[in-house]
Amino acid sequence: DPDLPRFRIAEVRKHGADSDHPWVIYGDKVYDITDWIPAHPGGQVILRAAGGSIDPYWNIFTIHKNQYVYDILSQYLIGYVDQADLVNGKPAQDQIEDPFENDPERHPSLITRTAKPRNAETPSEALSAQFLTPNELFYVRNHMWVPTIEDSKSDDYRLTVELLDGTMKEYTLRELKTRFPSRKVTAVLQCSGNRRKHMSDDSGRQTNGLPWTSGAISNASWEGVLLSDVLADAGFDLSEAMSGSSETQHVQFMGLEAYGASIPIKKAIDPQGDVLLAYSMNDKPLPRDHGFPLRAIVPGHVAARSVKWLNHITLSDEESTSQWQRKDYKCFGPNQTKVDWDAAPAIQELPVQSAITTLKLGKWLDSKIEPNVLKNDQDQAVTSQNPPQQEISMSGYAFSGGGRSIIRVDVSLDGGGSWTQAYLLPDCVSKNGMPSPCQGHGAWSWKRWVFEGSVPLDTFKEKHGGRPDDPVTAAANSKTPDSGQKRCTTVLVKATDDAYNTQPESHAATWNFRGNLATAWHRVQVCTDC
Ligand code: MTE
Ligand code: MO
Repeated sequence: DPDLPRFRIAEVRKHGADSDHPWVIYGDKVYDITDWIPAHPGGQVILRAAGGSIDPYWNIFTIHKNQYVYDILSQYLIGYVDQADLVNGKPAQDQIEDPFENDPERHPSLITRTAKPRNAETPSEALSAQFLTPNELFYVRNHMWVPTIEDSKSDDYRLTVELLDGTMKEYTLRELKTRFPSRKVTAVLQCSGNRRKHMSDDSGRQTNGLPWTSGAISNASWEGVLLSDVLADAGFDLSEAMSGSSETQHVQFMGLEAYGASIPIKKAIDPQGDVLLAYSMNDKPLPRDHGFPLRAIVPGHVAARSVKWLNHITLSDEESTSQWQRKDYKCFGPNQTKVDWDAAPAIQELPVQSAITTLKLGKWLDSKIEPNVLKNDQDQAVTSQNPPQQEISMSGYAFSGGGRSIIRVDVSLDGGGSWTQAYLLPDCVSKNGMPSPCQGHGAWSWKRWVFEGSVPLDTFKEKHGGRPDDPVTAAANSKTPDSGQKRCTTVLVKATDDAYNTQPESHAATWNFRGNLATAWHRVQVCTDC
């Protein structure tokens, strides 16, 4: 409609989130979204864009790139951006807000996979160097920007709890901290995409999603209040739920930037489930990247359920309707690429996982003539000569979901032909009168393992299964020139949990197009030029 008015961008800016009539720009059009806000499925988050362009947000929430969304928006058209503010028919780039401009500073050692939104993995050495991952090296998985809550206002931060019958109760963070007993739980968070790159590299098949290696996992001590305490206070009948007769089946969590996910009520009320509303990480306030000032911690479950910047909890008879609950975090068969999302359950408890995170080659041990006495048919003693041996040392982590502990880590130095066991570090044991650093009712933390051994020269022959661009592989081979002489072997690790679940041998067997739950044996190629 050419008769509609034209607005300067400076005018649009006056219609920000706090105004009575918030406006947004989409392309070169101006909309008054006042009437849309109460009906917007993502709730108030749409106000993030008020006073400026909605385009960069819709590039993040790609669900909006649909005709029906454009149709809704078109009802609210009030005018156009003035020609004076347009370049090639659009607001100039420097006029468009960067949704990520208030994201926090990050530690330079984190390995960035995407900068906006921030997705970064823990460097491999740091994965096994300490039992508790330092906050600044804890992996970061953000789908959107990092919401800004001022430190001074964090005690007034509000959490709303909504019961199935619509009853709502609000808590400030101050109330949560003072009215409920605080609990500490030591727990791993692992992204469902951890080791996705290994899955695509080993199977030779592409997957959708971020190409994480082994560092989308970390371990920390979390402090907060029990979700079940807060639910009971809000009026939820825990004993009815325990008896299995409650209509409430799911606890939905919503973050400030509209990320959402849910967990089954069974986990939420399990007295041994240790589900926290956490405000502290390794005895410090939650860092902004990890959900400041409040997040859910769901130990033993995929980290996608541990919603950050938590501001709304809804008890429901159905799962969260978010794409992160109903879609993305599910697995299908290796042959299934066009799927019925509803046909598979959302990932909750994690399967068993392990990885090699450091690998060093040491000295060559000289060949020794040992009287290796064998009995042959003729009952004659034979003497064999042992070949030289290459010293090797490795470390890594192993973890299983659902509170299942790791009972064994097996290592092979010859591609899976023979096996030996790694040593599990006694991290969760009290030492010198100090209490154990592990708190909670399940094996929620990882087990770190170390291995020292040697590889006989004649093992170095095969050349398969390696990933030259994997950081662990690259470090292990940095001293070996790429000459034609090279001979290689594959060292690998697998773990077993206390239900005797173990990892699959190949990624090809568990390949799924989203690249979730890449848990196959972790293989690292090691080469020698001897
Ligand atoms: N919560 C919110 N609000 N927004 C998010 O993007 N990402 C989820 C989960 N909770 C996410 C979130 C996913 S997929 C993971 S793996 C973990 O947070 C990552 O937690 P971390 O960044 O503290 O390691
Ligand atoms: Mo994740």
